[in-house]
Amino acid sequence: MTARAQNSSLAVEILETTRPPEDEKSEFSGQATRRAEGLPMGRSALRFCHMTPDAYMRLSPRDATRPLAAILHGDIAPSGKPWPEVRSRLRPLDAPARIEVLLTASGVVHDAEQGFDLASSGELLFGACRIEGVQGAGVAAAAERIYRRLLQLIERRGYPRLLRMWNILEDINGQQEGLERYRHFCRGRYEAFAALQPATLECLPAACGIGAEAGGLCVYFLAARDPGLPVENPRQVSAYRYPRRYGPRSPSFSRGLFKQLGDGGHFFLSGTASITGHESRHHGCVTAQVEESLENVRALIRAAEERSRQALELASPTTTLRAYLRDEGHYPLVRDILEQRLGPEAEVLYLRSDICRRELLFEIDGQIFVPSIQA
Ligand code: 3EB
Repeated sequence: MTARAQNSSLAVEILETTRPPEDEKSEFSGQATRRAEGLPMGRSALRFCHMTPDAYMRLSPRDATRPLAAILHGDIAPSGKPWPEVRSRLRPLDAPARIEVLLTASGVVHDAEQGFDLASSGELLFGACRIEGVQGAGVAAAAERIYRRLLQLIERRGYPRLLRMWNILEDINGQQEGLERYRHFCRGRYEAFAALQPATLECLPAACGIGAEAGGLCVYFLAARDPGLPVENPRQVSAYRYPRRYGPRSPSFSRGLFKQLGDGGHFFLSGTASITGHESRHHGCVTAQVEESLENVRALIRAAEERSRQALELASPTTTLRAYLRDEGHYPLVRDILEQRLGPEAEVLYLRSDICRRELLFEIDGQIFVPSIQA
């Protein structure tokens, strides 16, 4: 049986056996949560799932599958759980609040250092840091400070390889001291890599760089002991080679990264938008931007399949995605397109956010998991 066939039959079986009673259904955001709660997660290093606040509040560090960390979207305060809780300051479009949980079957140690909330599982290190109130060139300084600290920290703790970065910047398109805030951010991030891990500049983690209405600069990451396989998109110029007109320092990320962990392969899909070559396409037309972004995602997945020699299916029950919409009025339209193109299988979290180029109305990112045969 191929990994793909086994993957889907396993998922169907789990879905059948773990469907919650009818009256509890509303507490779950969708199939991914039910699957995550029911998965035989014996060796599972990492699963992502989307939850409602009620389902989240029932999680415990004593569960067989426990949170490494949680990302809180929308109207929900940190609950005081022992693991890192990161407020995204992004608003879900289909509910007041959604929580994204990173789960693992490994033992987890939580602590804090240098402004980072940390969680380690033996195989992975998660960390999150925020600097509030940054302005102008202060954005570059904050980005450099955060990235310098985190690069030192992951080395010292023995997880020196970044897999995935999430960068959330307040007022990302704001123009300050002659430069867009996102471009200040890219400068600082680049300077830290150049100073501390120059070799990484051609072997970068997957990432997203998105805008929120508040919260300063928030950065969180997943790092591992050994490197993953960065993947570039044949339809796009690598972001780290963008020409200078996009800013004094190019954005430091790979289009995607594949990493084998514990019981399977993970493909981390970076923020992907309506860009071909290095130019934004379909100004002002959200439907064409969504279709172009999906075309980019498909091309990237084909490149990742070649590189990793594993079948990766976008519309699979073990895929979790985020769709970022600049204009919440586009939500019904975008949701229709994604449901049509991805089918009911893929779990998508819709978030109101700014995108790092003013003309972009949509961006998508996420992760695809492929269980190993006999996992
Ligand atoms: C792009 O393709 C869109 O700066 O970390 C996507 C993913 C984008 C990551 C980042 C930015 C970043 O250039 C923007």
